[in-house]
Amino acid sequence: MQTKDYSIFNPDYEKNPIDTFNYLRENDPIHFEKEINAYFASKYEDVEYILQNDEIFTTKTLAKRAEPVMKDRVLAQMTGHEHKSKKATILKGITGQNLERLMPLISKRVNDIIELYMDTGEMDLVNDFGKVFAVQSSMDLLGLNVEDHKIIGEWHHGIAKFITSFNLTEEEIKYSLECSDKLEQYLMPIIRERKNSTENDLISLLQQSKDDENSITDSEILALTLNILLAATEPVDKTLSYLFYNLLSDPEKFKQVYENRKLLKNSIQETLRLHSPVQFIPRELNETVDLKGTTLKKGDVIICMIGSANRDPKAYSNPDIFDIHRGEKNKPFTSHSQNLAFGKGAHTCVGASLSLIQLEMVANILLDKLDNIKLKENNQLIEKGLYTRGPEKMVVQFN
Ligand code: 2IO
Repeated sequence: MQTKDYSIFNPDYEKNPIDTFNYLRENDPIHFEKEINAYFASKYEDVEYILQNDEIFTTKTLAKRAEPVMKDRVLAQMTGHEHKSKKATILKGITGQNLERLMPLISKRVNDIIELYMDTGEMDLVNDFGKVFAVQSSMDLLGLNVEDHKIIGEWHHGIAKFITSFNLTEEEIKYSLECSDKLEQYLMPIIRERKNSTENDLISLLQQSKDDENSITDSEILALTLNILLAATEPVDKTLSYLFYNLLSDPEKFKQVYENRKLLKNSIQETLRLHSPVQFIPRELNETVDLKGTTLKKGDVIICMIGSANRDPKAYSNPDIFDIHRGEKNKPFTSHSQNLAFGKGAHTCVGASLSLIQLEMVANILLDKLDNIKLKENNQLIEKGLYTRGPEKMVVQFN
């Protein structure tokens, strides 16, 4: 019998990686991929350890993976005082009064999009709804004109592709860099215009963050603007469509959640755990370390497999089950580790709380407005992507 080639570049992996997750966790927890000269960590405990030790496992690898299209450093590349101050500015833009300002905009965007499909009674949650909503709501954070969402969505796709791919062709690289240039040309005049702005959009807040101790250049604001655009857009359609897939493919669970909306929070966390939209988080070794018998040297790249860690049976009982009651207190025999979908440690996603609130709001509106929502028949799940991953399409019907 021939042994299977367990590689993330095996086409079977993209179709369904679960079998490979199980194999790697048990047999090859620090797996080496020759093709890209990088290690892959698949166990919960290792991924958690790597992400919590950011001085050993640094974010320096983003200089190659992100900077060419981001034009400068993103938040995850910063450390110390600079990281703390930029993170505080971004948090200010998405919490408290600024969150309250954003919430009605979120529901407006949702309602405006579904209005277009009310008569047809059919909508693709990924392409008709999710991708459009994702770009529009990210543009609202940045105070950009949502009328331009189509072109911004195209350019976003170009830079996202660069950051979330392996082995791009020369032509693909050229396209991504062009999208990045177009975004720069679009955003730079807006960034300059807001030098003295007193508004509360994130571009204005980044401009206002300059003081005696903190400085920021326009190019640094551009990179953080692109960072926010990408991080707030890329995972949204994926998480929303997986959430509805998980609920709609099990009528009993759907009924429970529909009737008791408090269960949505848990359903969203379970969706993020089982179908983590960001599957990979790369880190670079700053010193020699031994992990599970494999010696990693300074400069080596190790990629945390979030999807695999989140299905580790050592961290979750019945890890492959979508359990809307997982994590509830006093429930016997179910562990409830915090899932790693938003990362862990110093660089945990700053948008996590906003995204959870947003997902819950959007799901509630869709459940309220789309009567008798169901998956279109024969609508089987086709998933795409290794780094970020989501359904290719998901058509729902309603009346
Ligand atoms: C933009 C991959 C969608 C982030 C990234 C270079 C840095 C960082 C992430 C997430 C999700 C994106 N990394 N967001 O994994 O800002």
